[in-house]
Amino acid sequence: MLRPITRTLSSSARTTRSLPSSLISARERGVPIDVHPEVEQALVEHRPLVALETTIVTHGLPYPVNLETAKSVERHVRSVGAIPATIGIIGGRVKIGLESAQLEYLADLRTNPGPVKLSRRDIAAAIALKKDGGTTCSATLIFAALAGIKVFATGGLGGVHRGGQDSMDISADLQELARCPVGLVSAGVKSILDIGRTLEYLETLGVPVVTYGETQDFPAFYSPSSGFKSPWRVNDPASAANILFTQWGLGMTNGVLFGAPIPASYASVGKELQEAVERAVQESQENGIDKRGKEVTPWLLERVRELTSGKSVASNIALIENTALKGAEIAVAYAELIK
Ligand code: PSU
Ligand code: MN
Repeated sequence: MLRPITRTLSSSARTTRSLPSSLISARERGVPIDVHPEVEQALVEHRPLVALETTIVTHGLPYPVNLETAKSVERHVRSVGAIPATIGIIGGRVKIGLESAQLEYLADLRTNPGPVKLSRRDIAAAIALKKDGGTTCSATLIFAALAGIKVFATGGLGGVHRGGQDSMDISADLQELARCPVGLVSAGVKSILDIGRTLEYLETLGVPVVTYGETQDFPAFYSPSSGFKSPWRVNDPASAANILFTQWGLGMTNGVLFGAPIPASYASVGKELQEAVERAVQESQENGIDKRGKEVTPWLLERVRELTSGKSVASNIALIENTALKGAEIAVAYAELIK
């Protein structure tokens, strides 16, 4: 097992027992941010926390599976001793750690108008105009960084869309990983995207990509392997945490992407789901959906669900529960390192 490069780095990582100054100043400047008391206490005590996104709740899964999954993901985080901080915006207030009634409110898609899908560009407007919203990976990274949460678990990261070299449809998630000092654990990127170009883009941005698993394969959401290799691989939480610790100890302020493959028992159904993904992508190109900006990803997810009679949902739940578990283990190991 790797050891931290030097213990002296840790003293600067753990200064006073108070909230991060970025969070305090945002609040002092009048930004409405509510930190759940349990999350606030964990922040102050430097206990392991895992940020969780809400676009998967508001735009990724149907009701009520979205709510059940969000709750199950929180339980997975807790099962290894970390604390979940599910992030979203309600009535223009940023919530870092949602009460269960708030999670239910965001998940209940029968309300009208429904919550907005929020990436970096949408945050200020949603707050100023007092909207409800689910945070994508990009927005969740911003709030995790603001609150000093070091690990974030999600299902699929956004990336370069197929044909992205012409449409320029490249998820804001990638830029945000280059900006926010957060370790993001995801099951890779979905094959609705151009996985090769997504990895090239991450290289350009200088974001470390690390497979967390048995092989070097970079995972493809429903499938453990995308056919592409990650530049790095680890298979234990302490090594993953040490990469984060070293990256930030060197003063590099960008994030790290960990690709945690879907459990092997889902590999064969993954092949079947892949066919639905190809068909959904083709349909989206034929009917022009692929030009509709932020609607593209939710449309493709929903279409894959229809085409597979809901089979994709079971895989989606399994992979996000797995990333939650891996993320929580990394958060626990990171908290140990900075003790
Ligand atoms: N991939 C999924 N499910 C999702 C998303 C991605 O399998 O729900 C969500 C995530 O919140 C991600 C966002 O950050 O979609 C990316 O959207 P876009 O491609 O519009 O950037
Ligand atoms: Mn897009």
